[in-house]
Amino acid sequence: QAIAILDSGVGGLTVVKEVMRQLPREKIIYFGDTARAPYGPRSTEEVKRFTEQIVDYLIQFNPKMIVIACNTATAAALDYISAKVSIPVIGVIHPGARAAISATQSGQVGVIGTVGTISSGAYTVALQQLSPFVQVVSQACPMLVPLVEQGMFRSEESYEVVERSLEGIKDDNIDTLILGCTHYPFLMSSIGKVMGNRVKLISSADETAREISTILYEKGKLASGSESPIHQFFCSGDAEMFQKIARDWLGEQIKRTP
Ligand code: DGN
Repeated sequence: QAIAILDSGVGGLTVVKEVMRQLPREKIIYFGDTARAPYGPRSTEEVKRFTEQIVDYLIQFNPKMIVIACNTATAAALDYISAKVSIPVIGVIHPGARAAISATQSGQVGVIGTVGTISSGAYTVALQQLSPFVQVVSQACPMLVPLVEQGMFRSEESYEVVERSLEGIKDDNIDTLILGCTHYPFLMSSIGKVMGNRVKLISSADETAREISTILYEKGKLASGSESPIHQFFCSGDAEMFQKIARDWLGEQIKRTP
């Protein structure tokens, strides 16, 4: 049985990479809705409907759990999907919030994400549930997902877009910044350069992989085989671009099958 991981596009591959590293025996089935990305500017209802469609597709593979590796979809649909299916479902917002709380010294935390994620206030709620003393500032960065989806995360131009996107939060007195969109770790080095050394960058991927491991362990469902699993990747849009980005990011042989 595989772990099903989904995103609006290639962003969830940042979670896939961590799952492969921390749980190398686990088979992954991934779906990236690249034809309909970005989800950020879409309404909550629409994101919920798209997420449900992807879950309905993935469920046919009989996965042992579902990971909504998209903050926008987590904010819009996690509770809805959890109530609908009978296997464990997790999102990326709580893991990201937990990692930030353990990293911050000053309690001043920044969050960047899509318009959908930031306007949902889901991170502020999750952070303040964990620690009522934390102060949260947030900033939507709608230009960043399209850059990553176009495979431009290593270009000069991407640095300038990152710099402009972070203008509103760069000088806030935070010591920790949550990359509240699974696409943003692709731009980690540019974001780090703009924010400077004093700000710790948090990607939810590590903590999400740990949570997957805990859940599977508790259910007695951790994979035990000795062979390397063969993962499956699906996308709804341009398969060539998806493959190019997946290869670049995962550094593995991602072969295309018809
Ligand atoms: N990876 C998605 C997220 O974490 O929010 C990006 C959403 C989008 O498509 N803009």
